Amino acid sequence: MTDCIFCKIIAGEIPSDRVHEDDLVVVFRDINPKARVHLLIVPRQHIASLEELGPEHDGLIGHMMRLLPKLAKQEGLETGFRTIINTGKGGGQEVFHLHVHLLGGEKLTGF
Ligand code: IU
Repeated sequence: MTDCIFCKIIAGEIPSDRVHEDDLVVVFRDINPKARVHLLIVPRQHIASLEELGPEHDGLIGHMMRLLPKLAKQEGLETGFRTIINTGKGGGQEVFHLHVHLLGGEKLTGF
């Protein structure tokens, strides 16, 4: 999608601090981190939100979920981590390209 900022980051048109990439996803550091470690796991395919998922995405979602603990370990989050997926304006979603937040590295409060 041409006007999607995450598509531009994935294409390398906008720089990002990448920590992982493979055939299905790109992972980079959030520019406005809410914890010492704050990564965004972003599918290469433009999917606006969880509301657009179909059964054809099951493999992708499984891949993203299994990647999370590997990334946490890579970042030294030995005691655990938090994942968040904001969906829709009411859910606090600001960028309409599906992404999982991975946070950790300090005491997390609230949700
Ligand atoms: P949200 O779940 O859509 O609310 O989260 C979007 C996140 O993307 C938010 O934490 C921003 O700081 C982050 N972000 C980014 O890392 N790089 C960008 O160029 C933009 C947003 I725009």
